[in-house]
Amino acid sequence: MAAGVNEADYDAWLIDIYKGDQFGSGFVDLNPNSKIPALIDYGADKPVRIFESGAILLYLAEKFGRFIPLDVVGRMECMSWLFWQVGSAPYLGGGFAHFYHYASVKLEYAIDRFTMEAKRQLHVVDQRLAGRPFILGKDYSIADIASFPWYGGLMLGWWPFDAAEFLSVHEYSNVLRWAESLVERPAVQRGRSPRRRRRYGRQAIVGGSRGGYSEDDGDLATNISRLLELGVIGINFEDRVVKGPGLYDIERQARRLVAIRKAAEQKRVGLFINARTDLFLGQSRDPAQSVGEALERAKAYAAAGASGFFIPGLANDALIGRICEGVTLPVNVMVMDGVPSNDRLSELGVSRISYGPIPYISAMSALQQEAKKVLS
Ligand SMILES: N[C@@H](CCC(=O)N[C@@H](CS)C(=O)NCC(=O)O)C(=O)O
Repeated sequence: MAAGVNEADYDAWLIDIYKGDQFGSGFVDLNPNSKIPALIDYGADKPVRIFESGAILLYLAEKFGRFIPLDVVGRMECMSWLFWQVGSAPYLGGGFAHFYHYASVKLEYAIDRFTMEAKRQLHVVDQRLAGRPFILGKDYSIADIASFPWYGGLMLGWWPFDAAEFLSVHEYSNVLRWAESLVERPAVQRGRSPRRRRRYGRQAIVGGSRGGYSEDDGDLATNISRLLELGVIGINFEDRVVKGPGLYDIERQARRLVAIRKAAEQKRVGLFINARTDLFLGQSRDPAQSVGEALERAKAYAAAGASGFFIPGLANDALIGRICEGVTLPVNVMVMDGVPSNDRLSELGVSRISYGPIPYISAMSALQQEAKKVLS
């Protein structure tokens, strides 16, 4: 984006690997290997899912024609360093972190082995950067982008334990100079603090009405498969009983979500399921009394494969805040009378807003008034 490629804009999702988000079904759909990062490109004819940072970087470099040399020799040099990173840094860095810091049993041999190999890699990259601003030479490339989070992060002391000190990273002055210059780049800064946590992806969400889906889980899966064949990549899916009173109980609704997720998996679509609860919509009950159940529903829906949580009908500032705090999924609020401003919703941690039919109803009523005036 800093290079002027506006189509490269993206929504960032925080996957907290310390909380185990990488093992949630929503993320495993994207990366069966449960490692960050992963990407879905909704800007292609059909959504493209990509995992492994090397594959993601190559895809983006080729799509936008940036940060990769165009000539064969330059390209292969770039790929060599990219694949060198992929094959060594996560394995050795991860292995070192595991045996040195995280393992409950400290094994001297394993610590020595991974320390020695990590230092050998630092030496390789230090030699490469001697007299070169970037890994390929004068041009910044995906080889630098891939290497920065590992080697750069280590040099800049971002590891959550004394790795830099233990590995004596001050010995690698070229790597330090390179890391310090990269971290100044605006795009690197932006990548380190994405604009908003837990944003919804850019997608077409097809609204589900009360009768839009079936009571029967088999039919439900068939209906969803049909939508996917039409190219749908996101749906709203509510817990109000189809053609009946009240809401499905939590287990039943979770089973319905699992049936949808399975249907999407069979079609290999990373479907965005916006799980809507109707606990607050048109209810006479004090909404504060429903928050506990909403949190329970959100938890069960997330475990069943939902991608977002939609709470239409809830307008109270503090209660919206409690939902955002307690829910791991991105939260969607419906804008209506009494709902806080969009800025405030954003502060509360709301990721998406919907307007439902309200703007349409206001526009039609204004049109009616004008028409009445003209015809009277
Ligand atoms: N080869 C992968 C490695 C990615 C990787 O190691 N990711 C780590 C974080 S830096 C991760 O997701 N760890 C979570 C886990 O192991 O459970 C890539 O480059 O994309």
